[in-house]
Amino acid sequence: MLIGRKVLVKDEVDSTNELAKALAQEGEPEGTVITARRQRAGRGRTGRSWESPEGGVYLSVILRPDLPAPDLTMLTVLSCLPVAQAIEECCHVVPRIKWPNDVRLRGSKVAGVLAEVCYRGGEPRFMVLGVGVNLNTDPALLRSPGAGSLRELCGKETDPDHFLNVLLFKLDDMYQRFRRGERDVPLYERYSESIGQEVELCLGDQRVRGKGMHLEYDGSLVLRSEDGMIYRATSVHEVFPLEQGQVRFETGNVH
Ligand code: BT5
Repeated sequence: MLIGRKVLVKDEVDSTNELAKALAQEGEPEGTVITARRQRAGRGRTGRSWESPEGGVYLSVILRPDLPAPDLTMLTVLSCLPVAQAIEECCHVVPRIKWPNDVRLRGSKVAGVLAEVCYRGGEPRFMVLGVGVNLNTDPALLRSPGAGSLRELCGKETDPDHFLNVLLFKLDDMYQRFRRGERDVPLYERYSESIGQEVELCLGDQRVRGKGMHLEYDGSLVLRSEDGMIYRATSVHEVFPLEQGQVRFETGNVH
């Protein structure tokens, strides 16, 4: 096992991703995991924040994958799969993956993935893969619209140590196979609420309705619009599932 060979457990940090990046800069080897019980300044994508009260699981993994950039974005997208599988195994529910980086249960976001790649001379030097899961979080402490706590949604607490072990095992398995060139795309698609589904793509001010078709080799999502046009969504775009014919807009998330 590579991921989780060494696990640093912290009580409170600003962000496990920030700490992991600092350690990786100093030469910390691949596979080291940093976890914290709380984060003072947990981060999401593009400057967004990640609420990190006690009860959640917050971790970052240092990876040195030696892979080209398109593979790294694919790796990021596929990292939602072990998160969803760990939730399924430990909480006995089947969550869905909302492309590119959300894990949701019954429409509520219960986990998110944030991957950050550090480049030197145009080449990836290391990657930090951060995962936040609202495992036993008091729902009253989650203020983000659409956020959900697994404790509330499942009606019970889950042993966080067991959950962490299962998650690290599944992340490790996915990563080792990814490095051998294996891509669990069919399995990913079974958990996806974006592929094979009616979705809406936000392209700046433009909104396009269509069907999520498949993942590209670089993790981007291919959509076919209602008028037959093909679009490729990259991770800066937002794609929302259309539920019961309803359009879901989340203000502030459009880029
Ligand atoms: C993410 O970003 O979903 C990535 C979250 C990654 C968090 C982990 S925790 C360990 C590691 N260390 C860090 O500092 N970060 C990583 P994004 O797709 O940009 O979603 C952010 C948005 O989700 C926010 O703007 C809120 O709307 C919402 N949000 C914030 N906190 C949430 C929470 N705890 N649960 C559900 N939704 C949340």
